[in-house]
Amino acid sequence: MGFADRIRALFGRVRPGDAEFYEDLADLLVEGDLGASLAMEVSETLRKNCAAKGISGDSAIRAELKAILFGFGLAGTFEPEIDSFNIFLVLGVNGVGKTTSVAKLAARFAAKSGSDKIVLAAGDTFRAAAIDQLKHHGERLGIKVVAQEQGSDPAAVIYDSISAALSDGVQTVIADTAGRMHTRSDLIRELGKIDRIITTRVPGANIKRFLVIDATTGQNGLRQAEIFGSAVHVDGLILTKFDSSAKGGLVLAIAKGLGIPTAWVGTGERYEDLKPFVLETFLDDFIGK
Ligand SMILES: Nc1nc2c(ncn2[C@@H]2O[C@H](COP(=O)(O)OP(=O)(O)OP(=O)(O)O)[C@@H](O)[C@H]2O)c(=O)[nH]1
Ligand SMILES: [Mg+2]
Repeated sequence: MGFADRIRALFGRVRPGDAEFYEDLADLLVEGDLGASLAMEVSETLRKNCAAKGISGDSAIRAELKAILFGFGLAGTFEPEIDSFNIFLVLGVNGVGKTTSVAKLAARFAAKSGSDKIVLAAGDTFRAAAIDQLKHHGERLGIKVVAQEQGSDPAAVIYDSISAALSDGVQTVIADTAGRMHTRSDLIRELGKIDRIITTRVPGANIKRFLVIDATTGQNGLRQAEIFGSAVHVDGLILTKFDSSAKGGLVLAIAKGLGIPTAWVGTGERYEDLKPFVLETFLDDFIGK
């Protein structure tokens, strides 16, 4: 049963307005990855608002719940800017969907600007397979991929990719990076070096750093956002695998705790399975209509 179905079942099982309803709702929101304190706060606010405003009935209570959650969410849109040089850096722990998201962003941007207006940087130099994976996407999409051999300095690869874009008259670079566990302080520190390269290479560039969060990760994602956010400024989240669990309350916890908006949502493995994050649509999927 998906998360929205479980919320629906709660509305069917316990009469909204009963004390038990608010307790069960808080428990369910914890399971939806809002985190304990935000889940309690949402449930308690709902209880107070319903009492104060005389709200009753399933659909009115559900609408109030959605309105409260809406107040905690943050959405950001980050398409390439036409008049700027754009650098998108994609970060995250292992296996969350970084490389796939780079390819999806590339496909989306290429559909607007043309595939010859984008350069991809194979900034995951850790594994040879990672470089091949990005090259494979580049071939499928007809997009240039700048890569060096395995083991080379990721900051140098990204620097080269920016130089290649500048000399080709291309304004958008999307850089993949190696998966790094947030618990590895050496790898997290490496991000600082990559970030210095991209912030100094092209003055006035539109630079966005996206942290990829796997919707199935749970509360650990908050910790990931905290630690990556301590090394670089994270402009927005890419919430991936939102298709497989539809548990994505984590993005609300991260918005509230760290002020980081969500930029994109991934709902599958195909190129077209990446959409700009729209809070209203997200909440419809998350708690059901
Ligand atoms: N269902 C689903 N699968 C996804 C999504 N995004 C990525 N994946 C899958 O997740 C797996 C890992 O994706 P990658 O893009 O290789 O992840 P990564 O973060 O680059 O992994 P590392 O480079 O090893 O750290 C692949 O099988 C992808 O197809 C998504 O939004 N939904
Ligand atoms: Mg990868």
